[in-house]
Amino acid sequence: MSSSVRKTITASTPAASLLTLLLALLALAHSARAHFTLDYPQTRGFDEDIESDNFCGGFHDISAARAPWYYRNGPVAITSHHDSATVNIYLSLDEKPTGPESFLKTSAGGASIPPLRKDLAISGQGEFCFHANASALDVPGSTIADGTNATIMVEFISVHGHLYQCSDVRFTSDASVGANLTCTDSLKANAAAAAGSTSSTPASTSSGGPAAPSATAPTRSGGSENAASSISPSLFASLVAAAAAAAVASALGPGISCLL
Ligand SMILES: *[C@@H]1O[C@H](CO)[C@@H](O)[C@H](O)[C@H]1NC(C)=O
Ligand SMILES: *[C@@H]1O[C@H](CO)[C@@H](O)[C@H](O)[C@H]1NC(C)=O
Ligand SMILES: *[C@@H]1O[C@H](CO)[C@@H](O)[C@H](O)[C@H]1NC(C)=O
Ligand SMILES: [Cu+2]
Repeated sequence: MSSSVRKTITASTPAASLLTLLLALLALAHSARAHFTLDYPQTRGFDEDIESDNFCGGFHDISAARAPWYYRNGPVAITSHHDSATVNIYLSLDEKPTGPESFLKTSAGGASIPPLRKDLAISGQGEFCFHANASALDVPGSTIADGTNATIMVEFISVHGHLYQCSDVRFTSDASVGANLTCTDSLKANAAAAAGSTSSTPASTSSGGPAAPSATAPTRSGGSENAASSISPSLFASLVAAAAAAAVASALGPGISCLL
């Protein structure tokens, strides 16, 4: 009986429109998930469909206005919509970065730029915030000081491959800039944010104050930044691999890549 029903449906509905419907549903599911967002400092731009572009998630032009960012230990905040991911935070000191290579070497002297943060193995969906200290980087030939222009690029590696977001900033030595963010450097998602993004119950009426510890989160202590041993030690290799993954993803289309 069920096979005759199926036969009736397929006979009366062109396969093409079924496929269209399927892809539309996949695209919808994809939109709802959004991969990850860069929440602070402000992103250049976000478009989930091109977030795999290894040059700033597809936003190649510098922002009209640079955000002030405390370069001696400022916060970088993201929201993850995946259960686990590895996060790297890169820096470009070029006035106008021209591609992913601008986050590996300076265009002026070719000096290599170490990542601000590397191999942050995060788990849980929700908000994460990490401090980054640009003044601790040794980049010969570059000035890292109050007033320096720079671009931060966050790389987010998950089941959907390598994804990118950038923020154009102006370094400030004013420690109060961004200090009102709750920035815990935790590798576990903020419990309140995770509940807000996944629960169907109304959002809690309480606001502010520290998040209560999650009852469901595994209480594994001593999360290590070295946990992501599968990540290539070479930044360049990572970015090249990301470009290849992006090519595959775009060949498959956004709806299909969402299933991966
Ligand atoms: C940032 O790095 C500089 C240079 O290594 C160091 O003097 C400073 O204490 C660091 N800041 C924090 C908050 O760790
Ligand atoms: C830094 O960026 C601002 C805004 O984009 C620009 O007006 C300024 O000239 C830049 N500073 C330098 C030293 O290039
Ligand atoms: C932090 O302060 C800035 C500047 O005053 C403000 O725009 C921003 O909304 C504040 N953020 C939070 C989370 O309170
Ligand atoms: Cu995703």
